Amino acid sequence: MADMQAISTAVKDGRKKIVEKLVTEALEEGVSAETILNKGLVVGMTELGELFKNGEVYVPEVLVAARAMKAGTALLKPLLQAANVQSLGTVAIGTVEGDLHDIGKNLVAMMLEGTGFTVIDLGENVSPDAFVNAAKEGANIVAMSALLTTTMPMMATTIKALEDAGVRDKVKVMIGGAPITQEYADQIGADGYSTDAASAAELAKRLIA
Ligand code: B1M
Repeated sequence: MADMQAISTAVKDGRKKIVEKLVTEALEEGVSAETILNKGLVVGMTELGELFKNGEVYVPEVLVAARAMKAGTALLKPLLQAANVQSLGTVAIGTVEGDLHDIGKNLVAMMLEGTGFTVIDLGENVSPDAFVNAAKEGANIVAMSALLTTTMPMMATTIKALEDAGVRDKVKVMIGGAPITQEYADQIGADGYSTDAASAAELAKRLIA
């Protein structure tokens, strides 16, 4: 019987090979990709985040755990992606400039693809200009992620850059990440905010409707 707690513990401990083995076994047993993601991988990373906050683990441990988490999500990716569906639109997604956290952004990208969007992943540490270029090149939605309170203002800077380039009204802007709130989204004039990857995909559908 697939053990989601074993997966979360393996992520927390940074055991990449064990994560791969347990995720593969769970899939073979018929556990859904969503369950493995939300009840296994994400739980492990969240628990590690608490230890990091309390100074019980440091950046190297977090990096190793992030590598293990990515190995697990890579196995789920094909299952979270929709096959042969007509694109609902194009989303250009990235983590804002100065911010290197990409795990949550990658999950949002996967869920968007799974919902039927074409996703242009700009990566992490993405400059306002890169978002502007993506908008000029036809993206329907600009999606920004930030995990640091110090990089949140870069979302406002990017929206301003979209306005200055004359493309703000061509795109919808959605934002998210652990420190982001609906209040902040309203304050900076974003079109939408969501708390997690699944609701981000729902939000994107509403924005494009
Ligand atoms: Co960093 N880090 N980190 N870190 N790190 C946090 C964010 C922190 C909260 C840890 C803590 O103190 N508790 C803290 C930020 C404090 C703050 O600003 N308030 C912090 C810090 C301080 C730092 C450094 C400054 C540490 C240092 O160097 N002293 C440094 C900064 C580097 C930089 O970016 N310039 C740093 C570095 C790192 C690592 C590189 C070691 C690593 C990142 C590896 C990587 O991403 N490739 C890392 C990690 C892994 C974390 C924690 C532990 C986990 C983040 C994560 O991946 N969570 C994190 C603590 C925590 O969050 N509990 C922490 C799992 C992921 C699935 O969740 O990213 O929240 P999350 O994404 C969710 C939602 O937020 C939402 O959906 C996702 C899935 O449900 N979402 C969106 C995200 N983006 C969205 C976009 C949307 C919609 C929803 O629409 C567009």
